[in-house]
Amino acid sequence: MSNESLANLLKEERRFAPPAVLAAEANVTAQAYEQAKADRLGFWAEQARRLSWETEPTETLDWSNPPFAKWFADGRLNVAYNCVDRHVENGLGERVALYFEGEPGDTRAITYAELQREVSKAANALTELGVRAGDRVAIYLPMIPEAVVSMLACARIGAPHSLVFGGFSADALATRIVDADARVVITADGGYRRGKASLLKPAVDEALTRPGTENVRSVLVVRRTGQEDLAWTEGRDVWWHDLVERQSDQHTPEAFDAEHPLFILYTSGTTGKPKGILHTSGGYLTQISYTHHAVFDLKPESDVFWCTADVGWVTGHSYIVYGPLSNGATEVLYEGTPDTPHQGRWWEIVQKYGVTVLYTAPTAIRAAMKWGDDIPAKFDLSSLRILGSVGEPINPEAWVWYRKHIGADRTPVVDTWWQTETGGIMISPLPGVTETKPGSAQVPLPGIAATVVDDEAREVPDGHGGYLVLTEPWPSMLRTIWGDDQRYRDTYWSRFEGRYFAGDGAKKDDDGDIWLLGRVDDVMLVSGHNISTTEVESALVSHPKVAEAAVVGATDPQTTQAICAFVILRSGAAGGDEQSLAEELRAHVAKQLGPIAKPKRILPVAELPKTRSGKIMRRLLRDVAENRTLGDVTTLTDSSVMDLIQAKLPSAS
Ligand code: 6R9
Repeated sequence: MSNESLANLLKEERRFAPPAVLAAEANVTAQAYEQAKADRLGFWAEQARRLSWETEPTETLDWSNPPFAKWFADGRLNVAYNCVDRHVENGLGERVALYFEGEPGDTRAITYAELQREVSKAANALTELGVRAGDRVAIYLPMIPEAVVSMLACARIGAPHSLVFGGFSADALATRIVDADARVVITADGGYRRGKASLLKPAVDEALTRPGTENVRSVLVVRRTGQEDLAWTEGRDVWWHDLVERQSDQHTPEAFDAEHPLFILYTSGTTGKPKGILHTSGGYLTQISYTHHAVFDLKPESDVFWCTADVGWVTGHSYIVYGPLSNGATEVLYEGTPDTPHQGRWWEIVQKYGVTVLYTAPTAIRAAMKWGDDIPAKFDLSSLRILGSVGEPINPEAWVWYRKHIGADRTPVVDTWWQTETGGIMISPLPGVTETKPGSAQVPLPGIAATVVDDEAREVPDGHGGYLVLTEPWPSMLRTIWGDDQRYRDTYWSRFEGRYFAGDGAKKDDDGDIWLLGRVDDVMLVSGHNISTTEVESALVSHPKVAEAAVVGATDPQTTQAICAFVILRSGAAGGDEQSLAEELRAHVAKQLGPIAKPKRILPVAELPKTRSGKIMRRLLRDVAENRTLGDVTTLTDSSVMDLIQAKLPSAS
């Protein structure tokens, strides 16, 4: 059996050349590929000089004990100094670092000089709480400036942070606190989401009743919502405004080894306990700073950058905190949801701050498509010059919609493939170089080695599909799974000898460009053919009535698996006869991809189950399609979605 059956299903002929002005002034040109190809390590050594080192590294990569990499191992630096202080020292203290926009409409503009004072105070506060270099700090905060300040304060004192999404349950929080053996938790009374104050602190209180959390000696609490009657544990809980505000705003950063741990971030995976992905300092910051500069063509003096991710996701770590700030960028930080108080909120923010570079996820683009073209059309989006996408394969139709309705058919769209484990962007067009193709992440960045292999680890020829692998170590790679070196080897380095297995299906098209086809676990087996969920979903989304689709393979006596599609209709298309709609969509998929890819069942639904980072949780849909009880739902944004979907099922066509 091969993936070849799926490799050539989808044909995409549209091409978009970079705008001439952007190409002429781009930070990175085609020459970077040549340079990195000629001397990969020399290329990364040069990128490391983007940073300020207390001790410049003389070594680049130590790969003497694979798969355990060391980058720039004899260099020493302070990550927070690189993100804050050096800009102030360079005379940029008055530049705005963060435009904070709270969901209820409160705002703050924080300059680099203020950020330096805030981070220094928070670093002094953590030190007063007894946090020392190497101690882990759990951060469970909404999207407020204190989240960024806390992360940088931890980095400043060498205490690895572990962020936990504000939407995760007490259970999920407890598991992560225990695994990292955190000593302090930073949280808030609550945050604003969908027009309501939602509580956070009670989940911390509950998590800290669980066995294994005894080492948490302090809980630092930001007052965000002003919640009354908050439970308070004397001697453990302390208000941010009491402790942090009375600290000195001076703090001397200490340099740490390049391989000093910077953070742990948990990824859930489909089975087993969450994996604590460990990132370190010098290599991570080098690649994040470089990729932010290259992929977003960031001009710090004129751009206003906005990454809409939550800081609790790796995208927030790398492209809200460490990338933009290491590059001295001005950026937007928005607390809330895109449709509060109205469905044009994001576009209103773009207009208000003159956002030039927007980085978001396909799920948000598909939601905007569903709400209708007229909503973004009401706002002035002419400041935008580059659009980015991350988190899932972006369906070609959503890509084209994004470029047309948000980017005025003018801005390049960069589809960036990467993972928590890779730390930073790995495969992406460069906005001033690459002729883009809707739906494809296209080419590895300069200095990155990626390819597609078959079951026997042989590189596939152009026009064929298989598994995405990374063939050389990269600076921001994970160093291990926290506390579990063996699981690190087993998960990523044992499937294909000497290569990193990403867990994603991929194909190379006839030009050698890479297309991501979804997680390998999601690939469906239908009558002897491997079919990618991504391609069937993209075919469905290319039908004018469909805004979003999730496809799963359900066990089937005749065909091994049968394709079951859950679709969200565009506004205006809902409410018709489900039976004839299903026929229409089936015929459309057959025409786009071939009869083998035709879904057996099509179910219109109002919502799909998603993680907080916007990824569709197909395994829950598989549970539904196979009439099983649902698996772990703790990382779901909204678990009531599943009740609605299950209620739908008896009427399946
Ligand atoms: C950054 C991030 C990683 C998984 C990854 C892949 C999917 C991310 C993608 C993409 C296709 C893209 N993914 N970006 N798939 N095209 N541009 O998302 O990290 O949360 O760890 O998820 O997300 O399946 O393996 P993380």
